This record gives sequence, C-alpha cells and structure tokens, in this order.
Amino acid sequence: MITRRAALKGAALIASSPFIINTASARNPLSAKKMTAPKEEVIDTSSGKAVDLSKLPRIKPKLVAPPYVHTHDQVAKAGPRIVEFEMKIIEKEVEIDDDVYLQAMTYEGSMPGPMMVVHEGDYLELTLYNPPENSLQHNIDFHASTGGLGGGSLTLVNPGEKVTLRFKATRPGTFVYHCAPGGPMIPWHVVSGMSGAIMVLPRNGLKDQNDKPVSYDKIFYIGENDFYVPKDKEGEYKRYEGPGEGYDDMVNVMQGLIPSHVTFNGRVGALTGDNAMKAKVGENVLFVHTQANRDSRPHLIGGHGDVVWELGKFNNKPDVDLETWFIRGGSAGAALYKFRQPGVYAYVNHNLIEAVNMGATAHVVVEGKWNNDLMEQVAPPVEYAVAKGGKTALP
Ligand SMILES: [Cu+2]
Repeated sequence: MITRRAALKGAALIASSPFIINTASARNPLSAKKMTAPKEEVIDTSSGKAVDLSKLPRIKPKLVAPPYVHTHDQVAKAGPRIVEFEMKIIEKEVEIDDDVYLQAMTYEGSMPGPMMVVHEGDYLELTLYNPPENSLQHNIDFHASTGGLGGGSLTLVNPGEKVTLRFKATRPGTFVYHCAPGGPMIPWHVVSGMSGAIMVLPRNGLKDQNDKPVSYDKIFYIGENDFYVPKDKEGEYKRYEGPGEGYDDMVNVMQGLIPSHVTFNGRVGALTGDNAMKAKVGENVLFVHTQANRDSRPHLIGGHGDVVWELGKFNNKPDVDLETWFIRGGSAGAALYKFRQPGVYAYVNHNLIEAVNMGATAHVVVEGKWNNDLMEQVAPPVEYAVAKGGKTALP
C-alpha cells in the first residue's frame, strides 16, 4: 500500500501529488543521487526502550515573537522538568523591504522563529503543526539535540499533519533550530525563513569569565536572514503566487551565494524606528544572535560585548570587552552588555555593506543620563579656516 506520506516522498508519484515540491521531487542543482536516504536513517523510535518520565513536572510556556523571549527563570528553581512548546508552521508572503516580497516559510509566522528557553537537564517537548493550507513538507532540526538528524528525521510533517518530539537538553548554550526536509529543500527552506534559536541555560544561571554569576535584566533575540529574491529582466524584484512557483528562480540566485537582502528579524527596518529595542542606562542586556546559513558579525556601535559567548556555548569561558563578535553560519551566540550612556545605538552586522545597503541594522534606544566622564564634546564644531578677507595690519 502506498501511504500518503510515501506518495509525497516518492519521485514516481510526484505528478499526481497535490503539493508542488517536496523532498524527493525538487531538482537538485548538483546530483539526484545525493537524495537517496540510507536505510539506517531512524524515522521512528519505537524500537528503543521506553523511558518513564511520568514523575517529572511539566510546564508549557507561551512562545512570543522576536526580538522578545518568553518569561523564564535564569536560575532553575527546582529539578529537571518537561518543557512543552507548540509551534505552527506558516507559509505566507512577507514584505521583506518596501515593495519586495518573499514567499516565506516560518515557524509561528516570525523570522526568526520564536526562541525557546529551557535549563540543562530539562526535556524539551515540541508539538509541531503543519496546517493543511500549507503546500510543503517541513520539519525541525535542533542543533541542541542528539541523534535523528537533530530530530529532522522524526519530525517530517506533510500539510495537515502534526508531530511531537522530545529531546533532553544536555548541553548549555544558544543553538540554532531550522527546517531540514531533505536534499535541496534544506537550504531553500532555511533561506525562506525557517530558522530560530533555543537557549539552554545552566541550571545555576550564567557565569562570567571569572566564574562569577551574571544575570541579565533584559534579553533581545536577533535573527539574521540572508534572502535571495530573484529579479526580472528589468531588474525589478519578482513576486510569486506561492513558494513552489519561485523555487527555480530562487535557486539560481542562491547558487551565486550573494544575497539580495540581509535582514534582522525578517525585514529591513524590523528593529529600527518605532520597532527599536529599548533599554536603560545601567541595564544588563543579553543579545542572542542567530544565523542559520551564513556568517554574521554583530557589532554594537557605541558599545561593546562585556561578556561574550561567541560560540554560544556556556560551558566555554566567555570572552570580554569585544568590539565585534563572529557568528558562524549555523550557530547562535550570546553577548552581555551593560549600557553606560543614553542615546541610540546601532546594532549591526559589521560587514557594513550588509548593514547599510542590504538591511542588517537594528537600533537600541537607551534612556538615562549622559556621562561626560566617559565622553564629552570638548568643543562643538566651529569654523577654523577663517577667510582672510577684511583683516589687514597694513596702514
Ligand atoms: Cu520547511
């Protein structure tokens, strides 16, 4: 019998599939051979020994859209628990810049997807919904998890299906999650918006470079996306009816490795102007920065990274006093900074072409009193090369 799932995955039956593109049908820019799945891939876990977690308490935090993060304790108040989340995959058209549209694929409608926070030793249990109105197969690969392609093999869901995955958070740090539905679908879904981050906090909270406890008053979560929007012959950005329609064009742009846009939180200006992040002088702010596909170079203009987990993994000693830190594609890092001066800070990718011309700029508006000891304009601008006309010592 051919199940619906098999039909969706089987290349021979693609013509009859109601879905435009799925894992097996996509044209691989390199080789079709690479798409053959080895039989060892674990696509269900029923052969494993049952684990009894019935005694563990459960909580179910409500996810919130970035740059905000759901409420959480920094220091765990009790022992491990099961932290349940629900996420819906939403395919929708998004305006990523004025008059530039992307057929986006998202977790919960935002880019990046919402951040999940748990503590080391907790179990994260996610129910992932792929609503029937979607056109594609999706899944989730948690870099924080162990085995099963990060959960990717166990969470493939067709439109109209849901799945629940549980994994134990054994390594503290900030980690990327992203969609990875096989072969050339993987980069396409990721650069269409399907990535996010999870933070696994040490049970006793964060420690600085001297092993002293540190905490944050506020946390902001910034996801950088590289987008590859195709242009028509006139050089205008193209707009498509659905994700599948733009696939071939977008792959052509992607193969050049030069994005059309590099944005924070899914849109040029998503975190500037009225949407700027807000803080106060004296506040300790944790910036979590994620990039699922490409390298990024966070820099806070006018500030620093006081304590930076550049690799995002809290068992490693953090760096201090950084000017710019490096986020490898496929990772998330964290930087703690205490604001000492009021004003507007620009939080950028310090490839300045990407920041200014392509979109990777955010603002932090900081309230408080100016400190002239740290910086003072000793003399305001005055003209210094004064014209000689009208001045003479001659009799
Ligand atoms: Cu996907």
